[in-house]
Amino acid sequence: MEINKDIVKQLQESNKVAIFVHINPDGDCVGSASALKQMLVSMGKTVDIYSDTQPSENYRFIKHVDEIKSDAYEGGYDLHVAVDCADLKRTGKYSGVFNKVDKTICLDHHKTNDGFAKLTHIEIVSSAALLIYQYIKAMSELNADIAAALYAGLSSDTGCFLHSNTTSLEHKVAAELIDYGFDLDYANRMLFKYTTMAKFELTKRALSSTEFFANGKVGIFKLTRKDLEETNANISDTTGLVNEITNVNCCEVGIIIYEQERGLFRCSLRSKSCVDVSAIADQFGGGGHERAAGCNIFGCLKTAKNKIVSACIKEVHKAGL
Ligand SMILES: [Mn+2]
Repeated sequence: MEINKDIVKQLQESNKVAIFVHINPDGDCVGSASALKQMLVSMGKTVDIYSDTQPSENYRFIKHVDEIKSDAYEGGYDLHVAVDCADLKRTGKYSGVFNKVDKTICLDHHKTNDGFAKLTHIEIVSSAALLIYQYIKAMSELNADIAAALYAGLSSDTGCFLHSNTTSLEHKVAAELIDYGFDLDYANRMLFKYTTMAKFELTKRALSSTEFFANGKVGIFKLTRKDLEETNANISDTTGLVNEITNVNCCEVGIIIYEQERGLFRCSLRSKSCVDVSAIADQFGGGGHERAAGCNIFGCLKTAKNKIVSACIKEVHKAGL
């Protein structure tokens, strides 16, 4: 993996930087943004992180997460950096301001990235954190807090080193990060075990909403606004739920669909072994990776569900399953 010298130069020359993460931020974008902020702050720069929605409590152990801004964009920055965002829409309410400065960078690992920033580094690796790790190694020094943030990204996007995108590289980098001495047990507990009563109740509703199609090869969880409101759950509490479906032995494609805003349904897709879900997401203007992708569908729950389920069944059949 080679780092982009122009990106290094812009990061070095900047004074006030805004970092943008994607809607419903996961461990990878939160960890990547935190690590990048820590490096830039150590270089004497002023840095703010913007997220359309606040990250879930699981990520509170990561440095600077409690300072993430979700309100009005403050301005006055000379550089904008998007992390883990395949397109501008992923920055949510900040999509209108991202290109308002002259210098914009995107550091990402989605093959569907549409090149919305002026300087883009897409590296098809398991996490954006793995890419940002290379920049930090080249430009600065790691410490326990940066290592914890990068570990959060690396481990989240590999599902705690369980997904098929895990190779020896992830284990080697994780081993190096662990040696910086952050509290690994606490990090793993927060990332992979910690839950809230609200998320637990939401999980119960998701499980009881399950429908299977194509002899169980496609499964879906459906959550309405009412489900989110009545359980007091946040949209970020839906993260990772979809994996419960693909754990079922016969299931190849898992879907979770929830109402993000009135009439706007977010679909998260996962596949177990052979269906490229990023191609399915792409049909609806979304994107992602072969085994994990997402898209938005407008309409009512029933039509949105039918559209995504049909597209998934088609791909499952195309794959010869
Ligand atoms: Mn990611």
